[in-house]
This record gives sequence, structure tokens and C-alpha cells, in this order.
Amino acid sequence: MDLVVIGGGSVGMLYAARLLLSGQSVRLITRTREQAGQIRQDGITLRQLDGTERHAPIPSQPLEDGLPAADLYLLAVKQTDLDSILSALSDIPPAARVLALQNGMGHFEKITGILAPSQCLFASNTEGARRISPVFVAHTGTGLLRLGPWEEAKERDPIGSAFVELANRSGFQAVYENGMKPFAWRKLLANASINPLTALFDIPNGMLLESPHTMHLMRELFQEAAAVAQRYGEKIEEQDWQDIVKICRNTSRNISSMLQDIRRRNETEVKAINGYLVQKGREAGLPTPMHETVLRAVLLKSDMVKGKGE
Ligand code: KPL
Repeated sequence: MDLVVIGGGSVGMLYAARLLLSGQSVRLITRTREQAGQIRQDGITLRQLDGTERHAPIPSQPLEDGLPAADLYLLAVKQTDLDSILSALSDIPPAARVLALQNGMGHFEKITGILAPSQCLFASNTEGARRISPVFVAHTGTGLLRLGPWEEAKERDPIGSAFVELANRSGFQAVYENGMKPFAWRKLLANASINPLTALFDIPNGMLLESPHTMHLMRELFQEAAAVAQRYGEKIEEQDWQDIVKICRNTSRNISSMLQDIRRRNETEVKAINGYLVQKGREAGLPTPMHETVLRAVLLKSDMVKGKGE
């Protein structure tokens, strides 16, 4: 299978490096020419969970040089960077698939707006990764990769199925799901309950479990988000809360993507995560005061670290 990973952030680098190291040919497309040049020169260093480091010599090129032909494009850019990638995606071969790995919501509308629904696959990924430099990524926690079409389809997608096998051979835990929408909602609930708190308190995921105060805040965020999800037809149960606690435990050393963004002075995905819940809550007449508060607080913190809040 011809595979292209789009995005030189933590998730893109993790997938590209592990797939390449298991013998799969893979190319990495970065948003900046500078990073592509550095990767072409140095390859990617992957720090594995056991602390050992491996070198992955990955061919890389910037997005502005266009997308090479492939069977599958792993779209590993943030929601906030999606708009700048969309026009390049409209030129991919008609038989190719795009696997969207975004956190939050909003990407479904954008991607299906330019590609045929049969070309679009969606993923929910709870693997923890940290970008240490443009050529260095650390794998910081095990998780599960679920992927498939957004809505239930009559037939299993052959490229999606082949990628599930490939990902499992590369050491990921991957499963094919016929209908990703419920999992996207659950991932949204997890990100909305974990990420803003880690970003505001500047702590790794696992530390949320260490204080009754953070546990309480996380639980309140979960309950508000669950009420919104239920209003949109998702049946949220106690097990879904337990799953969020498990994600924190399994990625305990991980610095959440939102905290990584704050630390690197990048725009966060808080609008696509907590902002989405506030918006959907408003449309359904459901108040979401906790999500509104963390949304404002993360936006403020983001401005402050960028020096705009002074
Ligand atoms: O998806 C994540 C993120 O950081 O965005 C989790 C699973 C919470 C891992 O940190």
C-alpha cells in the first residue's frame, strides 16, 4: 500500500516512524519546508515507550510541493490547520482514501465537503505522543486506533481494512469500526474533559487522577458534555466515564495535545473541542457553563503565553 502521512506534529511523526520501522514505505508531508528539509537530512528519531531510541529515515516534502499519489493519506494535522490542507486534498486520486485523525469536531463537514463520502475514513486515536523537536518524537502512552466510515456502510472499506492490518503489524492496536460517529463523540468527551484541565494546570494527563479537585472538575466537564451528546442521540453511560479515567491512566506521562500547543505557543483545538460542545449545547438549549469557562480560560492562557494578554 502506498501511504502518505500529512502532518509533522506528534501524531504524524509517531505514525510515520513506526510504520516505516516495521517495513512499510511511507512518506511524510509537512506544512513547513524547513521541517521537511530537516527530516530529509536527519530522519526522525523515535523514543519508544521503553526509553530506547530508533532512527527512521523517512522521505519528506512540504505540502506546497503538492501531494504525491498514494492509496491512503493519513491526515494528522490539527483541526486548526485543516483549512490550509483542504485544497491539496481535492487533487488526490479518485480511488484513494483519506483517514482523518483530528481531535474534536468539525472536520467531518470540511472533508466530506470536498471529497466523496466513499473516500473518507475517520479515526479516533488515543495513542500518546510528544513532539520533542521537528525531527524527534516520543511515544508516551499506549492507546487504541479505531477507524472506519463516519456512518454505518454496507461494505467494509478495503483500504481501511488493509490499513488496520498494517497498523496492527506495526505495533499499534487498531480496529475497524463500521460507523465512527459514536466513537468520535466519545473521543470528543475524553478530549473535552482531559485536555483543557491539563492545559490550564500545566500537568501531564495522569496527574488529573491524583487530586479529588481535578477529578471533580473532570467529572463535571464529562457530565455536561454527556448531556449534550445524549441530546444528539448518543447513549452515554458510566462506562464512558470509566474509559476516560482509563485514557488518563494509560497516557499518564503524556502531555496532552492542548498543553503541548500552549507550551509551543501554537493555537489550541479548544474551539473544536469545548467550543463545539458549547455551540451544540446552545443550539439544543442546554447550558454548558463549565465548558464555557474552560474555553475562555484556555483562550486567555493561550493569548497570555503569546504575549497578547499583557
Ligand atoms: O487525544 C489526546 C490528546 O492529547 O489530544 C489524549 C488521548 C487525551 C492523550 O493525551
